[in-house]
Amino acid sequence: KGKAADTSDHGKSIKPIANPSADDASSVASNIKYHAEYTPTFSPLKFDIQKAYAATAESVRDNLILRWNETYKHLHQVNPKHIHYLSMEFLQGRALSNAVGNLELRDAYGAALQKFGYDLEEVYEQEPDAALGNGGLGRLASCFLDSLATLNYPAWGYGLRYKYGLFHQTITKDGQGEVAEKWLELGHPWEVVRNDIVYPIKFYGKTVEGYNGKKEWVGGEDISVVAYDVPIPGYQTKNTISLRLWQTKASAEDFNLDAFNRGEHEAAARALNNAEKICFVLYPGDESEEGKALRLKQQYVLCSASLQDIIARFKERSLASGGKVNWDSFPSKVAIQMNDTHPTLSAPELMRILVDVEGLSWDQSWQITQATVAYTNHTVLPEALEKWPLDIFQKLLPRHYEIIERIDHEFIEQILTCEKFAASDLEKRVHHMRILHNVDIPSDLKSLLPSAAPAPTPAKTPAKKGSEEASATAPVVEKKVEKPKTVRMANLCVVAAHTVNGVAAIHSEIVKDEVFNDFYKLWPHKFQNKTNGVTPRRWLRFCNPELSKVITKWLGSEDWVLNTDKLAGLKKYADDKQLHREWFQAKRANKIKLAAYVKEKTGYTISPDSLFDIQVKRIHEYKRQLLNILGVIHRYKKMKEMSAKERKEKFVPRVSMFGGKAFATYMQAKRIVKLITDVAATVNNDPEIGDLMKVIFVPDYNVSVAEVLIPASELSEHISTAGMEASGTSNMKFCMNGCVLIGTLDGANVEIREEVGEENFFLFGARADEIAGLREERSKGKFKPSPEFEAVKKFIRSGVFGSYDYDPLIGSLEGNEGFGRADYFLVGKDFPAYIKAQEEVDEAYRDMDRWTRMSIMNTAGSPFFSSDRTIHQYAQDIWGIKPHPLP
Ligand code: B1N
Repeated sequence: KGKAADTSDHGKSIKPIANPSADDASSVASNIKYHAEYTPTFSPLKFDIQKAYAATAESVRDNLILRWNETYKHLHQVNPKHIHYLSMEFLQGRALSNAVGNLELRDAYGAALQKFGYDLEEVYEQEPDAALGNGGLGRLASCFLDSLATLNYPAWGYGLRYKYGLFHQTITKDGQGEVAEKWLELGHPWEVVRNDIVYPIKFYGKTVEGYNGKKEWVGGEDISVVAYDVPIPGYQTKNTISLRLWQTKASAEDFNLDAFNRGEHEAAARALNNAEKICFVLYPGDESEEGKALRLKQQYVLCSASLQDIIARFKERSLASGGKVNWDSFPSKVAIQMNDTHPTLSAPELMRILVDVEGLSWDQSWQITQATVAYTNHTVLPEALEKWPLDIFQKLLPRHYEIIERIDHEFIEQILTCEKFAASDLEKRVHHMRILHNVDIPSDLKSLLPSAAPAPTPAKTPAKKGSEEASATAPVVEKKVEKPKTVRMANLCVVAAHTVNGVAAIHSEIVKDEVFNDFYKLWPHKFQNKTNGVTPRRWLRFCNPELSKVITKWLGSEDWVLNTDKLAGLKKYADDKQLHREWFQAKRANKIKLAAYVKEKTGYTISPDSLFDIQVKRIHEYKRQLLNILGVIHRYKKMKEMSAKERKEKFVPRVSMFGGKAFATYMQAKRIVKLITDVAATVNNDPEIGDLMKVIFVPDYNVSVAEVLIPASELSEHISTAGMEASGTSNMKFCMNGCVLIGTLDGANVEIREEVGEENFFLFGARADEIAGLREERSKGKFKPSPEFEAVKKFIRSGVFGSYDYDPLIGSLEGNEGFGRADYFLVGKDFPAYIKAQEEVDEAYRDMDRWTRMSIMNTAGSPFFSSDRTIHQYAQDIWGIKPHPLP
């Protein structure tokens, strides 16, 4: 149990029967045929398209496994420092098209499948998305893996193997419905179950003092985890890294045979069920989630299994190279990145293993831990900063609680003795910064509190540690109402990590100036920015072959796929009429493809001559899909007030498309979905309007749907209330694909606008530094909504879009009693500026030369947003790792 050894150089080697690395069509065809016959997941006698997919996937997998083994062997010998990227989410999407693309085997596989009468694209579409994530955070993790593999960095991804991914969204007349997502049902050829990689995991129980004075965690529930490895191929390299997904299981001893024999079948299987249910579902939260005990269990499984695995490999490699384990060298071999606070338990788990299992001192262990772990913050929304009720935490993880208590204790002491803070607000700082919230300050530290100093001097001076007076004077403790005691995971992250980073320039500033300002004052050196990025392979080269062909032709080579900087070379042709024609044709081909997709999924017909305007992302009030649809309604209302001739003159035909999922219990988000579909039903069936305006809600938005939508987009909307979207990553994908953005100065929009040029970006709305003031004004009733805004709300209430009760939604923009915070997201405030920016869009689109130029300048300005750039920066500035290509 618990061996991480992958000693592929031991034992006898096995010769492959066919040559999986052959890249000519007929070898590939015979490999596919072999799998169709001898690896039958379906009937071996039939060769339908589903089977064609399975056999093709297995054939590609053979090829990956060869590369994978070579990579592992090489890195095992060289033993360089590795990055371990821990994330509760990986939004991988489809693997076949990506692997065939990265291996540059498109032609061979296309021709091979042709021999069987199948089209490669159609075969790709058989694959369900691996949707082990909610949105941007999970997709970022997957883009990072692609870049790590491509750039030959030694790396592991660690996550959980959820049985059900992010729910399927259905759209009916009642709005959004949710259905379980069964991505594993027809088998998953992209994983290798590693029955030899199994670790024990404990929950509950208690801690006792062992014979040598060491703490031991005993009793409770024991389960196991088993590794499922997914190969991650790089582009134009043999380097193939692993995404290791853990699945919980009970051990065989846990099956109660006696109970079963007595006929108590359910009781007999209880332990199995208890263990397996931990990995049943991906927690469907994005930003605003409630804490659930099951979720804490999931987080601990990820952290404990990954840490045990990392440590086992470290020990194995140390022993192989020198014969002795040198723990101080751990941080020079291991970097751990915590993707948001969800894997925070990595830090106390590493402490537990080092102190309790390996017998290191507390101080040495703490040094090692701090030098190893780093933390990425992805949100400033207070409701998304994880806090666990102390009682739940303590019961589930009693040893970790003790460890955190001690970290907290030492940290409080550090704050109280820190010269950077004024004595007068030390107590407030401790309250803000410490890890355990609303818990009494440990009694031995109370003497350090300024309030412990002798009263009543007007200017308070800090009490000296251990001073007589301090301990003699009891601090004045006010009687307070009992506040919930919690463990604040973000605070633990900042304390334990050597580096804390935000995900876009403006967000990293907010992290320093607001969210973690106290910590920034204490440890300015910890804080960094790492602006997000997306992989140009999946998000341009593979999803948009039409545009890629044009780019390659004009740049004279395809090396932009790896050296994205080359895309800037398009700038000098930005006014070339021939490029304009080709660029326009590529976009048009993608628009035709999207129109067919929309027809199939919604029944609505849209014209490729219209402007395609798209907003796709999780549905959230702060992302302001509501602002978009109110803008659409305003347009519709104006059109209805005009003559047919006027309408045609004033407006450019436009299709407004939306896509995204709402958290199942987030009612306001679901009402927004409902409003969009109601508006669509009215507008799309209005004969007066025709093609001048169409509204589409694309159901079940996911990675694969994004791959169809983004290449066809001309305008995309990134219109969050300034300061609230940490970065956004679809904005980068749209930009790369020659789509012009309309947006606020928020997240990565700020940097995108700088890179593409302000004349190629439609900016509007309040700035982040104005928001607090505006809210204040609003709450004092000083805000005067524009007449247009009032008219739009009235229009909805008049019932034009049906009889659904929109009061809770519209009311939230007005601060009506009972409908929550008065337009907290400032939709009313930004509405006039938004409408004006949309008019500028129409004007620009009427001039196709101008528009095409803007489009080209967006692609040309996108190089900075490649995740290759992001990963190089993490490698250099945070992880301290180097590329190690295969010889
Ligand atoms: O992470 C993305 C950013 O581009 C987005 O701006 C940001 O909203 C997103 C709890 C989250 N932040 N926080 C989450 C996800 C799941 C969950 O349970 C929070 N997602 C983001 C990548 O940096």
